[in-house]
Amino acid sequence: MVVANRLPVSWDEESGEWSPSPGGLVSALTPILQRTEGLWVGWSGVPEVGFEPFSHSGIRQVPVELSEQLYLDFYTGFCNGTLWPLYHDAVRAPEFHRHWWRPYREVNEGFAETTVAHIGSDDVVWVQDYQLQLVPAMIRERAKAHRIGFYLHIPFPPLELFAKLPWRRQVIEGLLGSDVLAFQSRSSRTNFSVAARRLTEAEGTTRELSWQGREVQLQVAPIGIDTAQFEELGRAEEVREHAAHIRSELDNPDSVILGVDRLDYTKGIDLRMTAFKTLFDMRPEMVGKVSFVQIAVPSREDVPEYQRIRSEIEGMVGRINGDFAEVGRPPIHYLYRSFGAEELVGYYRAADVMLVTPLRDGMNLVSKEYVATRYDNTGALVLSEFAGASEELHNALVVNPHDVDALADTLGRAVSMDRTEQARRMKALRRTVASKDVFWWAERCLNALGV
Ligand code: ADQ
Repeated sequence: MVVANRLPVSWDEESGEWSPSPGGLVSALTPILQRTEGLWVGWSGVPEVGFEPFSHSGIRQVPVELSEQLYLDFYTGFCNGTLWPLYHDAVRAPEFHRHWWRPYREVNEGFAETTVAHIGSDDVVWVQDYQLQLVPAMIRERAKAHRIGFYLHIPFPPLELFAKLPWRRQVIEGLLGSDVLAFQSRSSRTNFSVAARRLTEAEGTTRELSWQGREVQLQVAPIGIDTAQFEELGRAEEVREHAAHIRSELDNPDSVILGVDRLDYTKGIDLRMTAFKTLFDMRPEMVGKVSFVQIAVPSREDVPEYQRIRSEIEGMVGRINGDFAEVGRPPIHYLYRSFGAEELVGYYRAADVMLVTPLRDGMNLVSKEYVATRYDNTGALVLSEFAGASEELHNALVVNPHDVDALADTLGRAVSMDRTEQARRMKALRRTVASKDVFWWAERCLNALGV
């Protein structure tokens, strides 16, 4: 049984049908759940509506019901106003409200109860992500005999930050209900182990903790992408044509720099804009020769901090274009919308330099997707040292995004990188992304759970 905030399908009001929500997690787990006749427990995405369990894509889907108010306090409030900033180095101040905590606990209880109501005698349960950290212990209280795993997709913060959470002990005890707790990176695993030993009676090491007479295994399992599928898309004739079209629409610049992110304050889009401007200040000969395309997917638009970062970024785009554009040729092209996979890969293929600059990121799949589409070993990846991906992608140009001069310098280096260096680095990067894809990840996590 997979237990996640959202089901792998979403309800389309117009057609009155369920359609699959694409994504790495869904494509990795679908074949496994089909083979094992597994269940997926999650919210339908439609508040106030209770759907009955149903089957879709060969998987039994078990919807959890949420009221509008509960959704607001649990998801917009506690998940995105408290946990998200706290777990991302508190790059924005987390808010602590009891009237958000109680709904978080209540929603977690709802997920645990629905799971237990559908659990089979030898089922293994795998809980996903920060929205459901109390669920492992809540399931264990109700269904002692089952193996329970948990995977955290975002970073686990250092103790100094985590200790601020008024409900820190409850969260750790919730997670310790698991048999196997898995993290994106070694640093997250270490942070969790330190916090658990300091804030509860758990004892042990970074790899294993004893808690209430049980052993809890702490695992590092960096998530990957469906590498073969991205490479295949990168090679597809229509995608290559699309890439050529994008470059010609940009007036065939010497170099195209690309950023692709959910519009989130953790992604460092603002720092990247400043670095781009600094590059033009340092090397004016590049003006008119280098284009920067920033694609931003709308995200969490009901959270005030997300509205603020959006207008900040849009203001920066306007100012930089105002300073450096010629008529019909702005240096920054900003696209605020979602794209289909083929279109997105068209942009990956059109880009000479991929710029990934989060202030903190669990992994960052965009960096891996770019690499996977570079089947001809061209292109350069600039990657923040604060993305989980930097623990694996050593052959990227790894940089501290807070150091704007270093970032601008590295960007300049990436733009001017010769083909031999590009090929040497990209070959090594592609090898890593191919060997640890999303199927490797799922197998590693599920093997540890005995599936
Ligand atoms: P996210 O914070 O969402 O994920 P990321 O890993 O970069 O960040 O994944 C973003 C996904 O959205 C990518 O698959 C990308 O292709 C897609 N995307 C981006 N822009 C798009 C656009 N305009 N249109 C369509 N799709 C777009 C969280 C954690 C990450 C962790 C993942 C998986 O924050 O650190 O890597 O989960 O564990």
